[in-house]
Amino acid sequence: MVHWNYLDWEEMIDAAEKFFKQKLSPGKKVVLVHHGDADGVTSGLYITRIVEKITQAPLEHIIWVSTKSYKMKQERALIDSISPDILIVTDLDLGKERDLLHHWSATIDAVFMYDHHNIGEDYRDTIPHSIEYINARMLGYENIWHPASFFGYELNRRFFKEEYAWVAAIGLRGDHAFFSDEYTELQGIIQKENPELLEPLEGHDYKNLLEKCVYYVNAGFFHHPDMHEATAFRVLAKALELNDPSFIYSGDDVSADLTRKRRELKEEIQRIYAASSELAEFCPDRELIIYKIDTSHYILGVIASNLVKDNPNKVVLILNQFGTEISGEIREGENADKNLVQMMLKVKDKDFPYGSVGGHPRAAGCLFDAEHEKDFRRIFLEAFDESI
Ligand SMILES: [Mn+2]
Repeated sequence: MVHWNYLDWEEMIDAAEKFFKQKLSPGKKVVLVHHGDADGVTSGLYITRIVEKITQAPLEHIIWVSTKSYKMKQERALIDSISPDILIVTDLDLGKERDLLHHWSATIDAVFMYDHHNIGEDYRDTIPHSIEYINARMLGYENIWHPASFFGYELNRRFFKEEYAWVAAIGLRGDHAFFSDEYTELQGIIQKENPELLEPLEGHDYKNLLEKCVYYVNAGFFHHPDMHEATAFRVLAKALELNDPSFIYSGDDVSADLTRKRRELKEEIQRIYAASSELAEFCPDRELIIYKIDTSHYILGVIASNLVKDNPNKVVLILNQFGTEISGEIREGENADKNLVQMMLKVKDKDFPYGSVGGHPRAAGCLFDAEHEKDFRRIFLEAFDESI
């Protein structure tokens, strides 16, 4: 059984620090796997700095995983072919993937994972005890689920004087966590060091420059024809080197690629959003909008967020098929009062074994086999009606 009973968050960071200090050393071959969103890449960037400091070499093997490939088929084969001494995974909900975790446990000397999405009781049995698995939700405090960027930030502080708080702010904002009152210390640092990030922008596409950074960083992963090129990671790494978040959207040097991707993505988002008035189902007897879109880009979350802005009383469910699977994102308008976590738990309870669901109180997601779309829709509507 994986170690579970941490006293507090500090003890979790202690355990992570101990892992990095004990297991890593010069000459060790390390693979880092991170989720391809702002939270995943910012945590991955902090971790990369720490790995490179200890191993005294550039971290060559960095793999990013899109939301739609949680099953990790391709990535598993890629990691096997690299045959690392140490595997580090951040911001991916893999606690249920028994086969995968046992495979890694059996073939890799040391495995470290940080996640914050879900923590089921069954994870205690699924995760092999040889894996150092840390998840803020293990602490059992209802409102503490520290995104991976905050974990990376805290761990980074154990190894470096320079904190790069703005990197964590991008990750937290990406996970809709920065404007809660839990990160007041970090917000204070941003107010002091990078106040320009938080100043409201009038008449712009973005509320502030922090939000702009998030959208650019996300564009560098979700919108790439080659799943293994990590434009946003390269750009963020350079921005960190310069200690200048504005480099991300400057259009200079490596960030020119990111600027182009962001523009293309924006056009696609506008096209799909404009079509929603005709193609989305505005359920007349429920505070619900269901919209099935068709794009090769992972922009469901953005479209859903845009729709709830215009429909603050509604919950929005957006679906998109990728290959044989359908991804979904669920968002809640600010005047709607459904608890999405509770709702998605109801979907699970109703015996929907064809995929996975999860999320936060106001933003959730799902992934299931396309052939079971009808079942999913039926069960989702039941759970919606039963939730308060
Ligand atoms: Mn995250």
